[in-house]
Amino acid sequence: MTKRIEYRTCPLCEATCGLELHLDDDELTLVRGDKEDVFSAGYLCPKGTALKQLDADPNRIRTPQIRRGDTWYDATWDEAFAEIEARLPPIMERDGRDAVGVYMGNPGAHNLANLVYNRVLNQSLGTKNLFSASTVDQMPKQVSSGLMFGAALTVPVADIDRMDYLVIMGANPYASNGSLMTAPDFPGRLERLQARGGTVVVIDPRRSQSAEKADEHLFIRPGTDAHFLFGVVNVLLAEGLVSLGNCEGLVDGLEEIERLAPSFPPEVVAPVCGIDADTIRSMARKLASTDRAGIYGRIGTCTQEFGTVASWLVDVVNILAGNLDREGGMMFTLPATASASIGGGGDGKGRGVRFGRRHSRVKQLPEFFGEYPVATLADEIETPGAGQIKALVTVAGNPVLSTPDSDRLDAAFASLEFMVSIDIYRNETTKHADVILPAPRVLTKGHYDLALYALAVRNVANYSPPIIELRGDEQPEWETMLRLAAIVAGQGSSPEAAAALDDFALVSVVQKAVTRSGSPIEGRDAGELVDELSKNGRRGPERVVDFMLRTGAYGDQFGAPGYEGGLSLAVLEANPHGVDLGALKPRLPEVLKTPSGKIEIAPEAIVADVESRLIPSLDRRANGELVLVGRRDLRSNNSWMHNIEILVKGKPRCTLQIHPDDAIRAGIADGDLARVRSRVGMVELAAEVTDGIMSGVVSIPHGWGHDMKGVDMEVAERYSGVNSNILTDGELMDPLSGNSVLNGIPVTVEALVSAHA
Ligand SMILES: Nc1nc2c(c(=O)[nH]1)N[C@H]1C(S)=C(S)[C@@H](COP(=O)(O)OP(=O)(O)OC[C@H]3O[C@@H](n4cnc5c(=O)[nH]c(N)nc54)[C@H](O)[C@@H]3O)O[C@H]1N2
Ligand SMILES: Nc1nc2c(c(=O)[nH]1)N[C@H]1C(S)=C(S)[C@@H](COP(=O)(O)OP(=O)(O)OC[C@H]3O[C@@H](n4cnc5c(=O)[nH]c(N)nc54)[C@H](O)[C@@H]3O)O[C@H]1N2
Ligand code: SF4
Ligand SMILES: [Mo]
Repeated sequence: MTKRIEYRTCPLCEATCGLELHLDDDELTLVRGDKEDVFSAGYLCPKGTALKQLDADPNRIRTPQIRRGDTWYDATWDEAFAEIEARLPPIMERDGRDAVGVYMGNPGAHNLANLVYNRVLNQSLGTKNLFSASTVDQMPKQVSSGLMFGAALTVPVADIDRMDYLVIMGANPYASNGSLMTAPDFPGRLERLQARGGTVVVIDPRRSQSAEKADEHLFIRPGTDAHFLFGVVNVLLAEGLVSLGNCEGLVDGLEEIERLAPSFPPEVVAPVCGIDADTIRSMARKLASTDRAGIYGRIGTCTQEFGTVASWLVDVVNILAGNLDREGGMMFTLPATASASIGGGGDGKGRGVRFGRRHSRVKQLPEFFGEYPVATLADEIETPGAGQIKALVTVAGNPVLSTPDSDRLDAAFASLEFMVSIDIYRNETTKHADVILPAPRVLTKGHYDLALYALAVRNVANYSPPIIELRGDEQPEWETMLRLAAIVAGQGSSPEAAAALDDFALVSVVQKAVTRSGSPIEGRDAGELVDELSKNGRRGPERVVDFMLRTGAYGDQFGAPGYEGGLSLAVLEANPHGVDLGALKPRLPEVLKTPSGKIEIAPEAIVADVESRLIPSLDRRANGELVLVGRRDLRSNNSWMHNIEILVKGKPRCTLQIHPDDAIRAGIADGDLARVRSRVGMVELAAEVTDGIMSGVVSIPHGWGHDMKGVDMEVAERYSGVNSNILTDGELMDPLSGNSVLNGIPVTVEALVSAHA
């Protein structure tokens, strides 16, 4: 046996931790944090360690699977693609391209193959029926950022390492390790902030672990972050505390904010959100008077009734308090793959964003960034007529557990004529597939966090090459995606067709770049650059990443004068612990892409939503009804790491958290079995009575409910838990983004069986 140590970025969550992997030949024997990683400096969480068990999991699919009725067969790649070619294109020919739906899941944001080729697959399919986990997640933030700053991922992150006052709303980084803000060892960074004398405030209907560790925790009624934040805006304006700082001269539409804010005095919003008026005032003052301060909002502010308005107000407060684009405040990352012209001091003008260019067939819901709300996927499958979805492609997704009203989606999937999934398990979703195409072992993949480094709290770049070779019967995930794409593009299923598509995708990007005026590679020969990128037989996503790095903000520009020593994939290969590109720097106005070249602080659509929905909701009060929210656990990862015994064993994690007062009212004691009902469904699970949750609110984590027939995940089935999305209501959506409301769902709770009888 040959022992060796390799370094690699963890692909499991947004924290991008560097791992030190010990191998015996190709067997992973130990996972540790990489102390020399430029970003994570040795931090890792229990999920990172569990990569070893994930790799060894006997239920992880290793060969393509074909289903006939209820029976699954191992297949060769050629057989699997032949099955797809025989069944999918005929549906497209008969019923049109929209007859195929697509769902792309969360791991795609951490997976180079998906990051580079999801688009190619979607374009080859040519369907308008595109869905993803984005509309049960961050779509509201993308919409508000798109409207304000001009692009979906122009999302400011907390400059946490230099901050003195941080308000966290609807996020629990001690469990999640951060989201839309890439910060390995988020907990450690918070603790260092506190050790420097800084203050952390958490606003959450639960006293989460982050809230426990914070200097201050404020309970908030679910779905009322927008009310609270407008209260803060009101105070900033009323007390003359507005000072735009680095945004001075760059903000368009302030008068609209001034017009709306008087509707939200602290005394008016306090009884809605449950945070008293004095606290709102003092927070506004503190945000304005602290140089290095900011508000960071995440899932609790997105997946709720006022998701876009709340996401927008987070930035509005940051702007008005002078905290946007300022060191120690909320800043924009300049990732290594952002094109050089973006980094080069543009005027901030761009096309901006447009939504609703088309509408879904059944409910006429607008698209956002090319996608329809996933909550309407079941409608599109169930409702007959031209354009009905008859076939489905899923890539790294488990919508049967992750999206609202999921019993209905489960039934809808069963009615499909054909379904193909690229995944690593036969789970609640992929059990409906006719063909499952497995992604290979993590360690066979190259890794570069194209998406997450664009939201990092430092500018960093780190590439992990494959560290074990594919076995003869394994296929890289990117090639699987391209072979599938080639089939639906009518080019056949051969590896050669996939290679041609790969070349085509690269050549088009390179050709476009050499014609971009002002680019350091303007006028270069595209063919020559492609040849250089393809040296030593390189293909696939690495070639694309190399191109992005080389033409990026820190790139070598293919040897253009003045860029010597710049980044390329080769430079990253020589730096296995990553390359630190420095602390964040102010980026206004060049980061903007709005038609005005300014921050649009009062986008029309958002103002209209404030007037039509938010202001009329100011008379809402807690009325004794219970509402449901979610939560995350450090040892869990959405729906899919539950087949790993060392992560799921121990105290059950899928429990109903309920406040003692509500428990008494329902006749429930700790550990009792409780029945929870919503408009759309019912689940039964053990109650966990705790004053760590607000009275009037109950919590169930999502991603559980693995006891469904047909699932092949032996451990997960034993620790099944219940699916909270049987309770979430597909009709409830944030109209500005199509995002599902997953927090603040009205429910009733009753005692079922007493554990103490
Ligand atoms: N009630 C409620 N519901 C929620 C949420 C909530 O807070 N509350 N959160 C929402 C959020 S934020 C998200 S992101 C979604 C997640 O929703 P999804 O993305 O639909 O669900 P995941 O559980 O992340 O499923 C990941 C799938 O990818 C597969 N997979 C893992 N690794 C690989 C790989 O390398 N390649 C491929 N091809 N597949 C792989 C897994 O087996 C699994 O099937 O859930 C949402 N649902
Ligand atoms: N261990 C682990 N890490 C993960 C994941 C995981 O499943 N497990 N999932 C990953 C994914 S896909 C994502 S998107 C991120 C999410 O990362 P986070 O945004 O940090 O998500 P959560 O940990 O669910 O924390 C959300 C908090 O919002 C609170 N909340 C609910 N409703 C409201 C509300 O109306 N207002 C306010 N202010 N708070 C509310 C909940 O009580 C909860 O504490 O985590 C990622 N990291
Ligand atoms: S925090 Fe996230 S990236 Fe870091 S080891 Fe855990 S799962 Fe991996
Ligand atoms: Mo997510």
